[in-house]
Amino acid sequence: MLKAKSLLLLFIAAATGLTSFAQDAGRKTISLNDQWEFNKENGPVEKVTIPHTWNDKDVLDDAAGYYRGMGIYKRKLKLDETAKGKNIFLIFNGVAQEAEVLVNGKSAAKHIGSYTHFIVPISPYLNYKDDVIEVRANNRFNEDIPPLTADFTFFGGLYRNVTLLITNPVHFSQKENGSNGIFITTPQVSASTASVQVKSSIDNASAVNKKVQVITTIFDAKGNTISNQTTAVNINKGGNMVVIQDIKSVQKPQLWSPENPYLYRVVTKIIDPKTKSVIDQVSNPLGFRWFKFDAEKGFFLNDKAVKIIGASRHQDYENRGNATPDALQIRDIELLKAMGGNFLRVAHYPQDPQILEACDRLGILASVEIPVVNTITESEAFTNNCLNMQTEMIKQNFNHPSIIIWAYMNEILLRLKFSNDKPRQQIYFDHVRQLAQKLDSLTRKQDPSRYTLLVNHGAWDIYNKVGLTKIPMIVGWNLYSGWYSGVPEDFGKFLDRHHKELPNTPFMVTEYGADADPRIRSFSPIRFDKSVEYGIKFNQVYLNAMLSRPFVAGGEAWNLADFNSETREETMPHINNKGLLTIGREPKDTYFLYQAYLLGKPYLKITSAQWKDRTGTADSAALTSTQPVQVATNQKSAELFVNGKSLGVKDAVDHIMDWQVPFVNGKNQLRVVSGDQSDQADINFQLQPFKFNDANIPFKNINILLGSKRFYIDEKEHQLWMPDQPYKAGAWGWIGGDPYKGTNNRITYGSDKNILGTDNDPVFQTQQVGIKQFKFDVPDGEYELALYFAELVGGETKEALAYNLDNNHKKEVEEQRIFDVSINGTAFLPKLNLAADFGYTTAVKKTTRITVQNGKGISIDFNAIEGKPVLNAVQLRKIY
Ligand code: GCB
Repeated sequence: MLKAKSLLLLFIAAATGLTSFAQDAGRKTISLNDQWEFNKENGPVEKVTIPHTWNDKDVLDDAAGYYRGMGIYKRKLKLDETAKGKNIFLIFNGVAQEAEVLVNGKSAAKHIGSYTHFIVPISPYLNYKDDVIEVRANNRFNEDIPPLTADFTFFGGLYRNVTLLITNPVHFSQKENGSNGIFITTPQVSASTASVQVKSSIDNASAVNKKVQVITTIFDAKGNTISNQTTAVNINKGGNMVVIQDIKSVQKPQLWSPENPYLYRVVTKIIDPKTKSVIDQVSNPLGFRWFKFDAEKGFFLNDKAVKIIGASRHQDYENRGNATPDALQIRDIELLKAMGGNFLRVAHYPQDPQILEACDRLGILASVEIPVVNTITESEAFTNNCLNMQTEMIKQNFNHPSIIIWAYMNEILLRLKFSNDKPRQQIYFDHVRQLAQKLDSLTRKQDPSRYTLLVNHGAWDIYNKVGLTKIPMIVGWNLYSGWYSGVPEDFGKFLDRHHKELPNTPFMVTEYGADADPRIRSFSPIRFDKSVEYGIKFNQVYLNAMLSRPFVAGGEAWNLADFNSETREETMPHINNKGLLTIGREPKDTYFLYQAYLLGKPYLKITSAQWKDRTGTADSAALTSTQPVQVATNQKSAELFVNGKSLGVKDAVDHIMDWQVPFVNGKNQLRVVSGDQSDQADINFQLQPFKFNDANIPFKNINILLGSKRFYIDEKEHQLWMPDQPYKAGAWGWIGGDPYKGTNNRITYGSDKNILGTDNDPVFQTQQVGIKQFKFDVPDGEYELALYFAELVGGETKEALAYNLDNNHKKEVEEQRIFDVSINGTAFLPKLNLAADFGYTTAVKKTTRITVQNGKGISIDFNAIEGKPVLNAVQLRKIY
C-alpha cells in the first residue's frame, strides 16, 4: 500500500508541478484554474485564469446587449502512466450555461444550467501523455433553460473553480447529481440528545468484488471524536451500494445557531479491512439545530423565537462579472454577518460552494433557489431542466446546516402572458401551477427535513387565483411599496392582509428595497431620486413594520450589494443600485442603518461620513453652510461636536439622529458621543459664496445640476455637483422654465434613460425646460464655462422592463427643438438642435473661456427657434 501511496503522490506531482501534499485520504484534489486558453467562437485565443467570464466588459458599455454565444476553453492535463487504474474526474463548480466537456476531442459530458456544479468522469478518454481538456460553454438564449428573463445578467463562462479529482476505483459515488455522495440528516435533535444518519453512496469501479469498511467519525469543533461507527460491506464489481449509518444518542449536542454556529465534522472513510489503509475519504459539516415556521408567531430556531433579517445576494462583483474569486465571495458573507444579518437568501440561483460553507461557519441561516424567474416555457424540456436543477441543488448542498429552505420560483406571474386570450392564459397558469407543484413535491420528497418556499411579487390576487400561495410550506413576498408603486407605508398593510387572509401560511418578505446610487444625495429625498437618503427612510419604515409583527417570519433586503443587470438604465446604467453595499462592496448609509437596528452591542456611527466631500452655498453672508448630518445608533441619545463645538444632544428616532451642521469651508471634524461610545468623521466642504462679491469666500468653481434636487459626486473627476436655484441677484441661477419630468410616472423629476457617452448620467438626466437665461454675477476676471446638454425626449422607445412593476410610461411627445445660446450677447451655439446634431440621450458638453469685464458678470441667453430651449447642467471655474 505504501507503494501505491507514493505512486499517487508522484503522478499528482507530475500533474501540477507541486511536490508536497496534505495527508493521504485515498483521494486527491487539485485546482485546475490556471493555464487555460480561451476564445469566443471564431475569436482570437487568449490566456485566461479561472474564474473567467467573457462578459465582464460588454455588459457595461452603451451598446444594448452582450455576447451570448459559444466560448471555448482549452487546457493541457499532464497525468503520467501511474494515474492509470485510478478514477479521474473533473469537477466544475459552474459553467454558464450549456456546457460540453471534451477530452482529447471526444465528448465526455454535457451539462445544462449555469448555477449548479457537475462532475465528469474522464478516465476512459485519457492517454496519460498529452491530454487536452476542452470546455465548450454557451450562454445563448435557450427557451428550455431557466432563467429566461430576469433583472440580472446572464454572464457566460467557466466562471467558477475547476478541480481535478483522483480516486481509487472504490470511492464515494460521483454520480449523485454533482454531490459528494454523502447525505447527512439529524432525525432527532434536542438540547439533551441527538441522532445522526449518514447515507453514503459508494461505487466500485474495479473489475472485482470488494470487501470494505465504511467508517464514519464525528468530531467536535476541538477535534475530539464524539462518535464512531464502522460498517462492513461487499460491493460488487462495477456496482454501487448505499450504506446507511445511524448514530444514536449524541449526548448534550452543542447546538448550531447564529450566535454560536457550532460545527461538528463528519468524516466518512472507506477502509481496506486488511491493510487498514484509507481507500477514500470525505468530510462534511454537521450542525445540530431544529427549526419551525409558525404562521402566528414567526420563526423558531432550537425553540427560540428568532426574527429572520438578512439580505439576498447576487454573485457578481465590480468589473469582474460573475467571475468572483473565492476570497471576495466569502467576504460577502462576513459583511452580512458584520451587518447583524442572520439570513441569506441565495438568490436567484445556487451560488459558489464557498457561500454556504461561510454561512455554516458564521451562523447565517439560508435559503437556496433555482433560477425559475418571471416566466416559464410550457415544454417538457423546460420542466425537466427545472426538476433536474432542483435535484442538483438539493443534493449538492444537502449537508449544510445553514440551509433551512429550498425555493424554486420567483415572481413567476410578473408580466402576465396571453392577456388578450383568457382561455390560453388559463392554460399557461395551469402549467405554472403544475410546475410549481412538481418542484414542491420533488423537494419535499428529496428533503423532508427542510421547508419549501415559492416567491411572489406583490400582486396578491393573481398569485392566490392561480393557486401558488397554496403549494409551498412558506410563501415569500417581494414587496416594493414606496419604490415601484405607492408609498412605503402600504407595506405594513400588505403584511396584515396576508395574516388575515392566509392565517395558516407562514411567510417571509423575500425582497424589499429602494435604489440608492452612492453618488447621489438629497435633502428632500423622494421616490426614485436614487438618493442614499431615500434609502434610509424606506428601510426604516420596512424594518419597523416587520419587527413589530411577530407573524412575519422575517425579511431579506434586496440586495446585499449592487449588482449587474445589463438591461437597466437609470442613474448608473446596467447596475441595480438596491444594494446595502456598492458593487465594490463599500458600505452605504443603509448598511449602517441595519447595523444600528440589528447589532446587539452599543453602536454609534456617523452615516454621513460616507458623504465626505460636500458642497453648498453659504447661509446668507455667513461663513458657514448649514446641512444635515445623520448618525445611526442603537443608543437613546447622543451629542454631536463640530470642530470641537457642541451642537447639542439629540434623541434617536428609528435608529437615526439628525443634526443641522453649519459647515465651514475646508475640513470639518465631526465627533458624536453617547456614553462611552463615540465616532468621528472628517468632512471636506467646498463653500460657495452666498454672493460672489463676498470677499470672505473666494470663488473657485461651481457645478450646478438643473431641474434637480440632487447632489451628485463625480468620484472620477472629483467634481461636486449641487442642485440649481432660481436666479438671485449678486449670486447665480436660472430664469424661466421648469424642471424636466420624464414620462415615467414614478419619477418626480428628470429622466431614467441611459445617457450615451458618459458615466456621469445624473449630470445629464435632469434639465430646465424653457429656460430663458442663466446668470452668474461674478466679478471681473477670466473664467471657464461649460454647458451640459442632452436631448431627453424621443429616440428609441424601449419596452418597459419586466421587473419595473407598475411602470406606466406615458407616450413621449417629441418636439422639434432648436435654439440659440449666446453668452454676454455673443452667439455661442447658434441653432442648436441636440437631437439632429448629436443624437438623442447623448451627452453634450460645450466649453468656452470668458473674460468678464465692466462688472457685467456672465449671462447665458437661450433663444427659442422651435420648441423649448433646455439646459442640463452648468459648470463655472475661475481661472484668475
Ligand atoms: C424583483 C426581482 C429582482 C429584482 C428586483 C428589483 O422583484 O425579484 O430580481 O432585481 O425586483 O430590483 O427590481
